[in-house]
Amino acid sequence: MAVQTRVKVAKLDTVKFRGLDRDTLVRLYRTMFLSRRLDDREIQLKRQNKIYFQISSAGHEAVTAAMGLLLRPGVDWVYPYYRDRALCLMLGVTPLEMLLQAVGARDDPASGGRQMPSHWGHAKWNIVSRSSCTGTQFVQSVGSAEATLYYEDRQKALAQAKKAPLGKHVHYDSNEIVYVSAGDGATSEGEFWESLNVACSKKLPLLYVIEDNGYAISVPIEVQTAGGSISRLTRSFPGLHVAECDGTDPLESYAVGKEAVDYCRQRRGPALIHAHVIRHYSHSLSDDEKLYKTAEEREEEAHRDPLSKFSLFLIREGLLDQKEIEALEAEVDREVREAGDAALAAEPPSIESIRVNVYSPDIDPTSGSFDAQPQLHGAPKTMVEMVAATLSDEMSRDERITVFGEDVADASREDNLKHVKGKGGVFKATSGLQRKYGADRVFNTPLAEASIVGRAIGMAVRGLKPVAEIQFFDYIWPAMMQIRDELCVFRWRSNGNFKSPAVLRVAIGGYLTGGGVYHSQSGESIFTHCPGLRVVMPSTALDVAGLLRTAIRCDDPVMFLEHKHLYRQPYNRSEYPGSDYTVPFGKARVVKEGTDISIITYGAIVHRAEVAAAQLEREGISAEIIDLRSLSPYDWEAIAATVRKNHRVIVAYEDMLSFGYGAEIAARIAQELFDELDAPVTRVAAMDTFCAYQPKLEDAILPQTERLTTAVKKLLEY
Ligand SMILES: Cc1ncc(C[n+]2csc(CCOP(=O)(O)OP(=O)(O)O)c2C)c(N)n1
Ligand SMILES: [Mg+2]
Repeated sequence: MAVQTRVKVAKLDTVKFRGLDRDTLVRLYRTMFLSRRLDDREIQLKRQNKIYFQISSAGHEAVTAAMGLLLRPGVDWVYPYYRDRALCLMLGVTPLEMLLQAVGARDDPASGGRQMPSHWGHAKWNIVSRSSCTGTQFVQSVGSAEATLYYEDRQKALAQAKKAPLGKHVHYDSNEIVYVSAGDGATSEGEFWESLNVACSKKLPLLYVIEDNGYAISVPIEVQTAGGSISRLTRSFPGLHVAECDGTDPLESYAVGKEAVDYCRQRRGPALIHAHVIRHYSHSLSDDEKLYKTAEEREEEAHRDPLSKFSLFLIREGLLDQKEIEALEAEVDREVREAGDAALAAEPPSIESIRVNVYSPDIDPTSGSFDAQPQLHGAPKTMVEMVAATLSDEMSRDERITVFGEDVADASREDNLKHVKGKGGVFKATSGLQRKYGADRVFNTPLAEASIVGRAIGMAVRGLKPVAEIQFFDYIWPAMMQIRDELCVFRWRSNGNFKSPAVLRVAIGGYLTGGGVYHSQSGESIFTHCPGLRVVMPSTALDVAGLLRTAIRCDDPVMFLEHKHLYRQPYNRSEYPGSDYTVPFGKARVVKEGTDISIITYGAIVHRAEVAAAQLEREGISAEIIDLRSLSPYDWEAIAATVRKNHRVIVAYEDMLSFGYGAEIAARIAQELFDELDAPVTRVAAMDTFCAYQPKLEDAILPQTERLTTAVKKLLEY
């Protein structure tokens, strides 16, 4: 810092100044002031239409700057929220880097100009890329803190993670902690409570800072939080260190923060700081707080402005005089001006670059290197046995792999394992894995799907390879935001600085007889609609082995859909294909060649198509069957080849007829291969309704063999 100040106090009052020396106190003020000035500069830019959004940290600077003093840059892991500008400055993010994000510049280190301002992220400082979703960070920070404990005991996993793509960003330090912050409003999200539940039961080194400014946009705290105090509500969480502070006072915040940080560093468990702050401006420049806050309320808040309070304090205590304050502020103003000028002159990203970093640039799961030959041996395995065998094989190779979800462990009470066989999943897909690999690698989670996926993301960001299970597709919806807004987008929104290549295994589909509406759902099209996510759905045990291994070895998030009806069928069994057997994504399988008509399908319909084709064969009709296996990406070449060959095509799928997965395939065929068609592309799919508990009704809803043969004959009439 260029501002030189005289040392006026030989020995500082350690109690009053919380053990901080004069330089540190001045640094605190400087950072708070810099944060405010950056906000003000952005506001100016917004008013000049040079940036498109602004959300400020004004009023939150004291507690966040203090936390920045307590965290170790590049060692601790940080999940900040948009009002943490002063924290990020303390950790090492520069004013220019912040303004590069504000203007959406190519060189913005948080997102390459892809995200709105104040969506912090900086790989060098372990500041994990943030989305706009309030609250998703909580469960991810839990996964990150779990990674901390995991690496503590698993050095091999750490070494493997460092060798993997983006391994340069994999760090672990025995002293590290994880920081997560949010506003008072965000604590109403279920993920906050889900995260506390896990953080406390696992005694995670996780520090929560709740910056309570009394409002969530226009919703006041008494409407937001029962009783109006989040610290009061959380005090009963076992092992959670809870403390309140005046977050507009940097010294009080520092003292309270220090205790909490020490608690986490000593591995005593998680801590929560409830910091009372003010929101000095409106929520954002899209909001006008005068619409819901009275003049008196706003004036009262203004009196608590951390900046004016702290500068007065420094003067009163003789640490800086008025002139020195002015010099410091002038220097900050100059720095902000220069950073602003440089940001405004910075290059925007190119239009072509928008497609970069949707998927891993390092590992291409569609490439020929994943096209392996099976080395078949042993007794035939069912699909579900193949899931367990493949997971086991991969786990022995790669210590980064963790397996978790509801009921996936053999028995959470490890002593019981001496006396019981073990559960290993409601379908037994993970049977025996805990026994073999230990309870830190294979474990049950609370019944909370958002946190299952969020924890997987947190672990994957830290370099682990989580393979999480969603017990039934029907119950994936609490995790939807984690999947759509986080899992899929991580790499893209951070412009390749972070990634979350987790595997989600999901039991899906109907034909269970009596599964009813909540144990029969399809809906793969909802996820194939999400860029960044790979979606696969094998129909045979051999493909389970090959595709699951590819899912684990690739570097993208994968949704691995396991059809429940197929788990134990005798017709799709296979001998084990060996520990290096992989199947590339995006490559269909020709199940049966034929010359009259093509049936393009996947999942449980593949076998129905085979039965239909055998019947048709007896009637002199030759049907070709294509099993897509991989739904995103999918094998357009194989589709085009079969359409060009037979000119009549059925797309058969179990998802809803309208807007279902096959509807897109049919539409593309109609659009791109119209001249090849001798008859309309025909969809055979589930009825657009719900699956009923009664087997008879279920049979009527789901596409059966007979519906396929009827459709084939109709098409041949053209
Ligand atoms: C999941 C989600 N719901 C709604 C929003 C819209 N939104 C953005 S900020 C905000 C209020 C947040 O209030 P609080 O957590 O108290 O933080 P503050 O802005 O007051 O610091 C809302 C509703 C969002 N971004 N994400
Ligand atoms: Mg708030």
